[in-house]
Amino acid sequence: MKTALEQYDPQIHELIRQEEARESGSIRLIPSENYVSKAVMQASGSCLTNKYAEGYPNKRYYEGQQVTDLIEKTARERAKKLFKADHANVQPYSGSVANLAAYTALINPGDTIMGLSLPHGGHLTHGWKVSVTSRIFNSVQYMVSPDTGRFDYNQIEEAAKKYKPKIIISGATAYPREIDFEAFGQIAQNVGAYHVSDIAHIAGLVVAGIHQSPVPYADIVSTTTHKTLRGPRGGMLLCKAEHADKVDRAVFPGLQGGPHMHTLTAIAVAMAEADTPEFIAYAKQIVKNAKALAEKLLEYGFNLVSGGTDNHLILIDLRNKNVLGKKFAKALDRARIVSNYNTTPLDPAHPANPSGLRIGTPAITTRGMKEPEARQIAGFINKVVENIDNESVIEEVGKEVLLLCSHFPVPEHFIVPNNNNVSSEG
Ligand code: DSN
Repeated sequence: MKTALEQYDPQIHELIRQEEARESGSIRLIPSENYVSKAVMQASGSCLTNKYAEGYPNKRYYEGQQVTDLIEKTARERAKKLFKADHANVQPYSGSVANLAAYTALINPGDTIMGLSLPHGGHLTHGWKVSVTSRIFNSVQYMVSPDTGRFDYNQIEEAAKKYKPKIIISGATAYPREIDFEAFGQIAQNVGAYHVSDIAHIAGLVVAGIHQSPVPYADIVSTTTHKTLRGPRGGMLLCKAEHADKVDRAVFPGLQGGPHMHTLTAIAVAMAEADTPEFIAYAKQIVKNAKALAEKLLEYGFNLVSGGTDNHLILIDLRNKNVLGKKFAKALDRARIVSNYNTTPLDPAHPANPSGLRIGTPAITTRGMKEPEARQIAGFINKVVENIDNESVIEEVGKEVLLLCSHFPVPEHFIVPNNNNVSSEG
């Protein structure tokens, strides 16, 4: 029997089918991507997409909130428990809006924010020059140490003393090392700044206790819900009780209208999934896989920014391989290995065609791949770089990738159904 989509919109149905095939038939190494469970997918594709719910539980501007209030309260309580936070706002549409809400909750337009420079691993919304965050606020940036590719907390403190920002942003989008959030909190305290921490990339590692949590050391913690955390695409803010009202007002009505209730519903499911021993094992394996992949890449002569990784991602500096990131990423894509080209610290190339490649292990880990497969993938990557202009070799690698993928089908369930109130999948 045909599904409704197949029947009413065969064109889009077919495109979704093609995307499913692409996702299952490729090694997805973009570190911000993942596969969600069927339970998360069902919640995300549910009737909650039909409901407007401007406001917050018990304080809405529309009627008919009998169910939405319960869902949002559940999502908030699960997030608070998972991150050990006083308050959670689960309404931000994305990490970008969540970051902007965090800043506007605490400071005024024209005040100074200090975040990590984008070529050094920071996010656009950490005050990079093309982001509206650098137009609303006076933005200054700190860097990684050119010698180590890592944070030098003394240098960051010196920059903070020099620029006197009102907010210091910790967290990154392309930084392969563990972050000392306590040190950031201390620096912020020393200069009288607020500390906003963006853990979008490592949220899953934080809730699993593998990386330090910034929650005790930051005024506001911002995250997306779909990276290592493995939920639907969305954003979230966690904060101390004293900032709760300001954070809520900054999200709604400050920046957003009605929350995407289908996403909040799926976030609730993902938070329950993340609150399990299975998730902790998964998060540990992400890091083991990244380390195995990094070690093998080093053996093949790849230069890795900071020399390796402590988390889920690896930043390759391709300058010694005589290929730019874009050409390499496109060749890998033809071999069914999906990555993204990325700037590296001190990159002499243009950001539109930088010298780096960013890869990560959340998605392959969800498929059940472990260290041997991570090493095998390093071999594929090396074969492509060594045969960058040889299409037949690239095609051969693509066939090997397909074979590997066939041994690791995309799972539908990540935890025992019915565990922790996650909806039963039968
Ligand atoms: N675009 C995301 C990433 O890929 O890291 C960050 O928002």
